[in-house]
Amino acid sequence: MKRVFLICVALVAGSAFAQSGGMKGMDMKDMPMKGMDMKMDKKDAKGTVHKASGVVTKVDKDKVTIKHGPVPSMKWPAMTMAFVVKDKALMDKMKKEQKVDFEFVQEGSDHVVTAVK
Ligand SMILES: [Cu+2]
Repeated sequence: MKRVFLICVALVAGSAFAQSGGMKGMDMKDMPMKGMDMKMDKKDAKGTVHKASGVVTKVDKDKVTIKHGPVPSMKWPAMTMAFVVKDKALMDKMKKEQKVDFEFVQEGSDHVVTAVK
């Protein structure tokens, strides 16, 4: 857990540097454009189905919190986070402490569960 946190801090610090003018005078083509990647991800992510598995830690009315493993298609490490569940039938499959294999899509800043096994 500590290791993952440190990687996140390094990534955030790196992009803050780039946004604060750290790239002035540099050829943008050669920069690993973190911010631009994220925008492209969002565009591409529309309709892209991501697969993950994890354990449900909390169930709300239209949200579940899942402690999930790494999601390579989202470039995510393992983490615990909330997902939106719009479909009541899917919601009924979500029980606290349950291990789930699930699929989700990104919709704006939400991650919406589309299937649960
Ligand atoms: Cu996550």
